[in-house]
Amino acid sequence: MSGNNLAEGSNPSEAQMSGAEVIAQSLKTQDVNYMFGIVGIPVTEIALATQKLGIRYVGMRNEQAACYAASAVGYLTGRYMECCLPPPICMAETSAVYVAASLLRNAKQPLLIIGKGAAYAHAEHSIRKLVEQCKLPFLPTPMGKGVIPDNHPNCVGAARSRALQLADVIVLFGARLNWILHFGLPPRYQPDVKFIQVDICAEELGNNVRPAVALLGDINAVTQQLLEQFDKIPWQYPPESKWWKILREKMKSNEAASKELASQKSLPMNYYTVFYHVQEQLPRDCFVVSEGANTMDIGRTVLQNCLPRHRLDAGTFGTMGVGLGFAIAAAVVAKDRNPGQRVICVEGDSAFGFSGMEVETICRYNLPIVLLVVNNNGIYQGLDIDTWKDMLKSGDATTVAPPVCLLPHSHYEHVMTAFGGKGYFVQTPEELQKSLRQSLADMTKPSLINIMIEPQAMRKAQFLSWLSDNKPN
Ligand SMILES: Cc1ncc(C[n+]2csc(CCOP(=O)(O)OP(=O)(O)O)c2C)c(N)n1
Ligand SMILES: [Mg+2]
Repeated sequence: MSGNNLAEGSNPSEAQMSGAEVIAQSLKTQDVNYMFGIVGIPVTEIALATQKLGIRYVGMRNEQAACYAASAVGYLTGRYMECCLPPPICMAETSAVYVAASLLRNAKQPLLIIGKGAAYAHAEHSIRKLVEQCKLPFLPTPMGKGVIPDNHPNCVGAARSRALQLADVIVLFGARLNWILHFGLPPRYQPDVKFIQVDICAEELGNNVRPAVALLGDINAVTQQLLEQFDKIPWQYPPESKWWKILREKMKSNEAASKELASQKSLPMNYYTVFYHVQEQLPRDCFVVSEGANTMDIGRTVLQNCLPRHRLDAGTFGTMGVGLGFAIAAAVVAKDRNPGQRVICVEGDSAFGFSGMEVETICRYNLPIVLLVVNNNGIYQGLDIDTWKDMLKSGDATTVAPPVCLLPHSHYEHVMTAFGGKGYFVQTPEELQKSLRQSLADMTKPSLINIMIEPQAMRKAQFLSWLSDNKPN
């Protein structure tokens, strides 16, 4: 950096530092370990100065993706918890905890919803204790998956709609009543359902629905307060109740319906077939990153998480374009902390397009990522190649192509091979199994598997008529 950028020390004999070095040193002092960005003049020197101090600099292809990556690192490492002095632990009011516990004791159809806030709060041990001690059913939100393993017997993810619809008392652990949870409103919920809301963030309390009890505090600490209540006067929800029977039956029938779809032999494959094969080979400790519409929604129901903070997806705002940045962050953390750990990044073909050039970043740093592009030639759905060609006969593509369509049979795997990674184009379950096996076995290179599915493949029928019911006649 040029001389005029040198910070003047009060003592001329002191070594002078450049502005870039001052910034780098202050980042180091704050314990920053990773930096994501794109440099250009005049910020190149800052990245160089940080690297000199041992901070990892990951150069991305788009600032948006860099921001997504940086935001994910704090979540994955919990560094925001380590970096400052430990914050005081905020507990809920004792009287409110007492009311919440008695509400739960009197519930006929209780449900716990475990949100991303519980993952952030590292509340996995206490929430699991509550679930097991009181024998309560629980449902994770998309990024709450893994706080308690998805294959835990009390997880009612496979009966999600039914559980939400019929529960009479719901405890929200760091989960927002947003669109993902249907705003907490009928007809997806009972009109008189009572919410017990546990959250560290006061302004989240009462959003969309006024809770029967609000427990403002650290989720881990508040869960322990609840546990104390159930230690004082022991209680468990009867495992042979009608509610458990309803939930178990629904889980069984939903699981059977998904298995049936997954076992369909017709080609092109459907979503369920794809995800069942992926699940079969999914390493237990891998990070799962996902974005897309059907790709993300169906993938979430089939792909299991066993560990907290190991799933990242488009989240609250459903923002497309986050996937590759998140995957890069997870891979950088994995490489440092747990060599051998993989990141499986499951992308819809549209979602992949938003930050697709970050594949170059992945190859440049040789990150342990397996990218799966679930390719239906479009956004929610597309056209097969013959229909697409026929359509073009009737006019210019800008006037006749449905807005949801992307170019059929796009070879996204070439984006990976362009930079030296491995690319696979798969159309059958056998090709998918083989390419996955090879990708997971090969620790030397990242890979991308472009999985062709039925362009009109939709999700399994939803038996709720709430969409049509809500429309005025
Ligand atoms: C930044 C942003 N732009 C646009 C959208 C609208 N959107 C929602 S899902 C989606 C893509 C879905 O298609 P794909 O990723 O191919 O998944 P599919 O449903 O086809 O499996 C888009 C563009 C969004 N959510 N975020
Ligand atoms: Mg698609």
